Amino acid sequence: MVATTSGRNTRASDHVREDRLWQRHMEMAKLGATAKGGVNRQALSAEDAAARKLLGGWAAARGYEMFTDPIGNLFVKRPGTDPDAKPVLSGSHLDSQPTGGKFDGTYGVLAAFEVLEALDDAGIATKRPVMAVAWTNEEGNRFQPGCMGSGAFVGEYQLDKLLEGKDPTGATVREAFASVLAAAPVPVIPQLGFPVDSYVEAHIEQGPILENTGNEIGVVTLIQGMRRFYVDVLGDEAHSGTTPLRMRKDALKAAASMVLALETWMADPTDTVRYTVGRFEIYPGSPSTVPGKVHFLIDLRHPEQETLRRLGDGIAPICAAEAEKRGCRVEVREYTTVAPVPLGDEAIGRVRAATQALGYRHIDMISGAGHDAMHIAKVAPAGMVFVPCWKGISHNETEAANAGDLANGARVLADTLAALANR
Ligand code: HGY
Ligand code: MN
Ligand code: MN
Repeated sequence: MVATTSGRNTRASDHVREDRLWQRHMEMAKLGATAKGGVNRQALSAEDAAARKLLGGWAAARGYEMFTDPIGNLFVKRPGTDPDAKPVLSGSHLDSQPTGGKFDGTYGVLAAFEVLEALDDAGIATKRPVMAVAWTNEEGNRFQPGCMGSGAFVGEYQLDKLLEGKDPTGATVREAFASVLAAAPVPVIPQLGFPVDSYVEAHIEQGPILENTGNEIGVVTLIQGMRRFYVDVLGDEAHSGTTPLRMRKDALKAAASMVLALETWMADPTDTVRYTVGRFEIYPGSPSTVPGKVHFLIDLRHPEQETLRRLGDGIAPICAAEAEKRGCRVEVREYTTVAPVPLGDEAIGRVRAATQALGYRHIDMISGAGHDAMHIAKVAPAGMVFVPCWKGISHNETEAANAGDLANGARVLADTLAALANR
């Protein structure tokens, strides 16, 4: 229980409203809605700008201060009684996969905003400010790297380099961000990063464990590590009808043999290694020209640093060997390197205590998905609250969750943030 400005003893969680939280999701899901019921809201796109504007309208109605930083991270601030106290942050991301769902990322932002409103409705004053945050470009699809905004916030990436990053049409992050500010004006603070007391992120699990085990809450203890690579395979373009196979330097066949050789290298009877090639571009892409270039991306994940190191370090040599067999060249560039991140004991403890006080069935778990929390954990105690999603499906337009589960997670978040903001 937390003493309130009105003297009533009440919990922030008592004022989380399932209907309001669900309705906000349905409103947000219209922005970038796809025909199959999913969401395509690319980072710093017009749809992202509309989402930021929608959140801004809700924030203005409550009189919350809203601002963004030089990489577009968006903050909604509920003031504390001690203006000098470091803020407690909570949030996730509003950008989505191209065939994404209504809840990945959006839930964490809306649950955080729901907590601000619940604190208001409860009349709970907090010593520390509490901020809801939408981190820029978590998904890393339109622009790389993923978790761009949170990474920049903690100094993992150099701002100017990020701003020059380009999407497949050649538009830069800088240009896209300027368009977002034009469509959804909000004050821009000059500094990138500021002191944070603690951070808690709510997210759908994006896996089947909670649903399969009948648990309502996942208390996340670790986020598995990830290494991501660009691979450029270079051969020679040639006529498909006249060029004998033995004379070809076929970039596609070289790239395909790399992908399969790596699958053998990554083989894991425990099914813990996560090896994915999600983007594979062939140039020039003409049916009657032997491909001269292939550009593909590798996403490798594992909860153990030594395995991640060993498997990731094997990628370049294996690609080089396959390239040589076909007279091609290959360039492997690692563009994301995040070690497995154990979350903060204090934050984990607060999440677990709030969950137990609310009586929800819960388990400790590792996050298979990457999250902004993996960067924020480098500068402040960070925790995560997972709720179930339908069949664990995510990064898919059929992603689904139910209102009750979302509200359960928001209640845990509310009492966790209230405790962190008043300790
Ligand atoms: O890729 C991830 O793990 C995150 O969902 N973007
Ligand atoms: Mn996410
Ligand atoms: Mn995602």
